[in-house]
Amino acid sequence: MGGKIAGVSILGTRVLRSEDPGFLTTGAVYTEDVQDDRLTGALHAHFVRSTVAHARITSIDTTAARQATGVVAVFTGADLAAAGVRPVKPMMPGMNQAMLQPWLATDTVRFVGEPVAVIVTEHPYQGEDAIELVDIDYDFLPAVVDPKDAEAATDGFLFPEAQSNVVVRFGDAAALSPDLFAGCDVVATETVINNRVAPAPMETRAAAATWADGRLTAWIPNQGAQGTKGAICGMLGLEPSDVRIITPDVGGAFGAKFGADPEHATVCWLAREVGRPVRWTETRNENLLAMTHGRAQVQKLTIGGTREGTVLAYRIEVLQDCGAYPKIGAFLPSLTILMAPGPYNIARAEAVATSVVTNTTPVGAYRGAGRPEATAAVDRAIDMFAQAAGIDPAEVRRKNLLPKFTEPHTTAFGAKYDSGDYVVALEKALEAAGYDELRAEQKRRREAGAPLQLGIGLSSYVEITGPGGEAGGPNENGTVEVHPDGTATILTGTSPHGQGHITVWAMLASEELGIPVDKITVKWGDTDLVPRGGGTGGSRSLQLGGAAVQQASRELLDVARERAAQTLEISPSDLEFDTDRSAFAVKGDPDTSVPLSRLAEGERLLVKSVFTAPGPTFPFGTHVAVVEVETETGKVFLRRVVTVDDAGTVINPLLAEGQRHGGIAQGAAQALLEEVVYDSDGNPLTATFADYPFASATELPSFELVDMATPTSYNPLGAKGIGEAGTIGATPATQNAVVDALSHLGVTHIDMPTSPQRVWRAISNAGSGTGSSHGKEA
Ligand code: MCN
Repeated sequence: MGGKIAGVSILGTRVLRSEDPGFLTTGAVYTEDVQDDRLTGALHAHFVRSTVAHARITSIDTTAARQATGVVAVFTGADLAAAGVRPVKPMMPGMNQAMLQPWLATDTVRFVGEPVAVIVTEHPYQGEDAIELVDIDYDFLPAVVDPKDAEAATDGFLFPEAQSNVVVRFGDAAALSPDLFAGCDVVATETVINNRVAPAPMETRAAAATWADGRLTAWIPNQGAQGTKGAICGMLGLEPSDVRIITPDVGGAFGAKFGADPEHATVCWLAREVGRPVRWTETRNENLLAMTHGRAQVQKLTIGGTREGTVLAYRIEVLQDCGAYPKIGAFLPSLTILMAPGPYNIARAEAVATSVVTNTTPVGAYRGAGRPEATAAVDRAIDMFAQAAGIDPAEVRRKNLLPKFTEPHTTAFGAKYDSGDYVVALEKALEAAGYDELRAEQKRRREAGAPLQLGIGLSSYVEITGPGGEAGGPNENGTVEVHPDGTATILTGTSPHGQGHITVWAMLASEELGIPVDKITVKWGDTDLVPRGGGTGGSRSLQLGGAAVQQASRELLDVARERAAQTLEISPSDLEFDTDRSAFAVKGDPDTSVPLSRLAEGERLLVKSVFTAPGPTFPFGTHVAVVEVETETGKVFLRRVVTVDDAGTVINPLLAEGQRHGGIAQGAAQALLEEVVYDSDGNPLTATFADYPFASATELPSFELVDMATPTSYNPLGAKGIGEAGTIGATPATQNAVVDALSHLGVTHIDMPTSPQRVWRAISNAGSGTGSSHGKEA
């Protein structure tokens, strides 16, 4: 209806995070910290985990453990099966449905860290000792660790009844065109590894469960209580009305806390079985062993084009390591395929993928989930092509990026990019980095044979955010209520765990309603309070959940206007809303007014709204990484990261920049340091923080962020997602920088992480003519 006096907008301003004072003073309340009467007298669960990667279980003797001090009960997989617990099925119908995951291993263990038994004790510390007393006899089986071996296997399958280690295939490898690269002057090919990483959130997995009157209440750190509830209902065979999931503060998730794992379901089951509340918090070692890992792809890349630098054809063949049980990781290559050509205008492109099981920790989502893998591949390929053609990689990008478009552009793989201006993003990043000067400095060092060589790496990316297969389009709900005391409450179906939704959702409502940000409470993550919601992942929250809050606020004003008109006995159209006073006033007579709070005095002033977008959005940008590489030792120093990340209109630059910083750190860490490593028997070699190196401030420079904002028309905010941009752009930019530093020596590729050993090997290989850290594929 219009009629609004616009005050000074707070949208687009750096409103400080309202989350922080609590975190910095009293601290967060993580699941382990939850104090609740319903958890009084809680017992403690401890999982006995497999110490071998692949074996038949010949016997489990729990006698001694049952007699240990404080032990209340011990259960094995056989006990659960006898009680009617059914294993978890693969998530999609197209996946090999014989690959079932028992909550506790029954006859076979398939990865080190797999739960085999569970012990319930009176006190938390008693479990550690009791675990040692469970005697498990194994009949060892050969471990399949390399996904290439898993795919090629003709027997010795992880699941003999599945008759194969292949979970699912995307696309038909037999239908790949033999002529894809016909007419190309220059063709480059390489098999590259997108290294397996551990999400390693500060807060490990946990659960606390209790039953009353046949109804389960469970506190679980998650990324969406509603999805977690769905998973728990499915695993325990419960009706939705029988389950309440509550989300305490969550200490990081990075994609790995969606839904629920067998351990969470087991804790809920135990609480019913033993008739007392049960709590569980895993150790760091367990977390590194058994929380899903991310990435873990082998990618065969081939790219070809003209001598002048036009890319004509590109092919990616993905082999996805799913770990021992098919989780969302088995599905993620389909997103890699969807985003395969990235922002480039490639006339002929082909992508296929195969997901296989191996005797390693299951693979799930990790910040970007399937899309960083696509960007890493295509941006590595562009650099390989540039090097083979002898053309500057920036020039090759300039030549091959899609030109600016404002109407949706549909790719050969069916992605519908909403809007994009990729060349401008590239130019802005190059300018901010001082690209030409960097190249000149590189030339100087090369000519001088300097021991510290300079490398400049680029990544021009486009990603998909806010995806969703819901009928009618991706959607999210938001509820806004104004109270008679002038405060407001927002309920949201998103589930913040570091992203700052409390601040931004309050900003969005405040902007509409004129209620100060600090008088607005944001609630989420309790399925009794917010029964529906898609949670937080895929950088969906602002463009869907934030848009829903804005929409609900606007609809609430429509309701309030009618009430104000009745109160003031005037036509609604003669009223205007004054955000400065949070009141409706008569046009031309500002003294005749009624505040929103008064309109909430009788009937509740509350609106629940669902915002539906026409589709996902496609943020884009360019990252430039600058490294120095010590040629004598192979050590890499990350000196600069300059990024342009266009996520449409930015609502709170402070938060968006925080997201960029965190993501860049993770992306650079994957390129430089992080890798989950197994030996050939499937023994994990990186199960503590002494062995698994995530990045600290010591290894990272201060990042240089450049602004660019091309609003999307897919939501009234004009916002796209920003939460994953860092891991998508920074990873290939950093890897490309390391290769670039050494390209004059003949180095053509170095797998991630670009450890001193790999870099040093690539330099040595280059001398003998191979140019790659692992040698060329035939
Ligand atoms: N924002 C903004 N303007 C934009 C886009 C976003 O002001 N144009 C703000 C939003 O209001 C929000 C934040 O930036 O406060 C991130 O918003 P969005 O891009 O919508 O992403 P989500 O909130 O959905 O966050 C998900 C994303 C994902 S997928 C992972 S994984 C991830 C991440 O966020 N895991 C994280 N960031 C994390 N940050 C922390 N601290 N911990 C994790 O586990």
